[in-house]
Amino acid sequence: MLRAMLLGLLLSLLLSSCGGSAPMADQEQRNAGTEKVGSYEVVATSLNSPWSIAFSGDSIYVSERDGYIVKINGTDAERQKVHLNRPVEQLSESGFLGFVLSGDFQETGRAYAYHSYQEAGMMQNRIVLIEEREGEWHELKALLDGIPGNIVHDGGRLAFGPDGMLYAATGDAGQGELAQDLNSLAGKILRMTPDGAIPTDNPFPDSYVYSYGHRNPQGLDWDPAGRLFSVEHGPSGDPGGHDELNLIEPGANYGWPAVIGDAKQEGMRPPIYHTGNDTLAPSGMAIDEDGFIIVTGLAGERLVRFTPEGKESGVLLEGEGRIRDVRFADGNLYVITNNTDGRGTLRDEDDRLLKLKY
Ligand SMILES: [Ca+2]
Repeated sequence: MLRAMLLGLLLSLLLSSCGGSAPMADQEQRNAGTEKVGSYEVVATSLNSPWSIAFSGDSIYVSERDGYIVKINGTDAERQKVHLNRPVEQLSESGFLGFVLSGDFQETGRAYAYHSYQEAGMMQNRIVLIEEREGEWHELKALLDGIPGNIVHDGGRLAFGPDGMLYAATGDAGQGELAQDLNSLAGKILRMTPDGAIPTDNPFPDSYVYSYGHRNPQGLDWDPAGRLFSVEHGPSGDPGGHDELNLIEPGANYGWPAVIGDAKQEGMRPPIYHTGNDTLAPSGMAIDEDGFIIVTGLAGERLVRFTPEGKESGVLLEGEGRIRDVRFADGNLYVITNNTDGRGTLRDEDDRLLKLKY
């Protein structure tokens, strides 16, 4: 596998493929919503259901749903096993999902991960602290476990806020009513200290819950003013679509399963944007220095930019299949495709880590 991967990397570097020919959009084009699909460079190939991208110095780390982390340095890629106290359960949407490096990663080799496991025949999710040691990863401790899981709607994104706290997006585990239950960790955005403790200034006493009423949120990022945004998958089937972009405020209720789309109910926050009957199936999200919000689409198979107010302002990439995560680094935009996750159409060298000029 590793050998095939290195070969794939080499080939892709030689070919240095290009996705499109349009020049990068400027601010005016962004606002007018007239920008075009950009060009890209292939950084890595042959990834298996990759989920999260992280950066440290010259290294790029990509988590894979079956419990591996691929470390990429230039043209080298190494697939590293993650040793966990509970085995990763990978079924449909579950598995080894969110992955974020600790702020002191360069000194400690520590990182955080969100993964699914089985407990008494039930799927659950947990958040763990892990450490990179001689090309492998080892669990140091669990910060939180027993987050309700399922083969679908596991949420999974981890992100550090500008406040130094760790945030996690959890899904409703296929039980919508849990999203409205403040005693359940399902269908929430959670907030904890880097040690896994409940911060004293969380909105509900002795609770990890930061916001609730979420269906299956998978994207988290902060704008330059420090405001948290999230994207979540809307209901499939009739009426379908209704994927959401939400501005997250502590203690707020985002309505699932009581309301979708523009429907209003006392005490519930509407999204700042929803897809109506269309499906984007958003997973990753990154916000640029001007507050523009970049969102990946799985079923929607495109990378979309929104204005800070939540108006769609252009498609940055399409034609590459499902897109799982997006991150900024050194002025470029990195995305991972997700065509090996069992729901996509495979292209050569999938899945791939792509670098877009921005
Ligand atoms: Ca909602």
